[in-house]
Amino acid sequence: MSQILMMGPPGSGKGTQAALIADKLGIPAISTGDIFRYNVKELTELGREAKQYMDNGDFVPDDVTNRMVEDRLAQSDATEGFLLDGYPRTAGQVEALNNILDNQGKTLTAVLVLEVPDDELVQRLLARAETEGRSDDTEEVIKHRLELYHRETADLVDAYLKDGIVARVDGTGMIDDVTERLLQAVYNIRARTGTLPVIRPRKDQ
Ligand code: B4P
Repeated sequence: MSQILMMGPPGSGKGTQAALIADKLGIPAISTGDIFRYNVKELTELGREAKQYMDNGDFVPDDVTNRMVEDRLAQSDATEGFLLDGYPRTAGQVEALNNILDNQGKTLTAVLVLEVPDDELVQRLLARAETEGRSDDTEEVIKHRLELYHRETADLVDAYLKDGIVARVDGTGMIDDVTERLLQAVYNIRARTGTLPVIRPRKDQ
């Protein structure tokens, strides 16, 4: 089973790569940002609550986000593994995820951290603003999101170092090349932690 986190600053390619990697590994990609955006669009109560924070580039409060993730991870398609994109982003979310996994008798198998220089991140998000028009892709809000990432999220990865499951991956260059690097990183972690799938001989061999 694969329980994977995709971490990295806004614009590092988390959403882009999460979908590709999850597809290759046959597990669902679960993006907290996408779930929030869907709820904003559908004008649900969760969406109304999240919108003000997202528009300002702030984190949606932990209690709301943690409950949402717990519910999502309890759904049947996530029982055989999942790739979480954009969660956890705060120390409170790290703790909540530990509790959720403990209750399910699971552990994380890989933590992938995409690394891209800040100036390239700003360029990517401003380019996206022109095509997608996301309300949180203005220059001022992008800078705030980056600052929040460096202050609250970047160091969270340290909590997973002792488990030997962290890989920092260069997120620059062609999208396909980044995907290859990430898949190689997952393979290396599996080899290191002894979680490579066991290939058994067929009964008739
Ligand atoms: P997210 O949806 O996670 O948005 P993001 O950080 O900007 O990453 P995204 O996935 O969109 O961008 P990507 O790097 O793929 O969060 C949005 C908001 O939701 C947050 O600000 C917060 O308010 C809220 N939220 C979400 N999770 C939360 C949590 N856990 N707790 C509290 N609040 C939460 O791609 C960016 C751009 O780069 C794209 O245009 C893409 O095409 C491009 N790109 C990707 N790879 C590239 C490459 N190799 N080269 C060039 N361009 C590339």
